[in-house]
Amino acid sequence: MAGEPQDDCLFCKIVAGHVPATIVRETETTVAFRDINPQAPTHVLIIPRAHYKDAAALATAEPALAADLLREAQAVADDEKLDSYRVVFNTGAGAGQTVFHTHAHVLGGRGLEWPPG
Ligand code: IU
Repeated sequence: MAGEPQDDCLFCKIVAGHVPATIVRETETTVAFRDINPQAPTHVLIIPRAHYKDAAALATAEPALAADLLREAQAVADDEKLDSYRVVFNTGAGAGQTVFHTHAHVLGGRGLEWPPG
């Protein structure tokens, strides 16, 4: 069923507490934790507890939950005292997506160039 946990999904295992992560925020619908390979002084991943393969699938099935991720991105930025930050949803392998459970990267704490690589 849409949104159900997947046995082979690393981020579902983090949500379930079966794989360790440095969790910085949790809500009823989301979990935020530090990326294990940080690309900036602040690099936090925000995921829905429900499993969707990418941001588009999430937004189509549960738009309010997609909005929760964006609100939590601002909450992370507030917690980390970031004036500015970047939110990235890599979507598809060609764009660098390696974990197919929706996640927002929140990056900040240094100057960020545009365009990204
Ligand atoms: P991507 O957008 O799918 O490439 O992002 C996946 C991220 O998950 C990537 O930045 C990894 O460093 C990160 N990550 C993690 O934080 N913990 C893990 O156990 C694994 C990947 I595997």
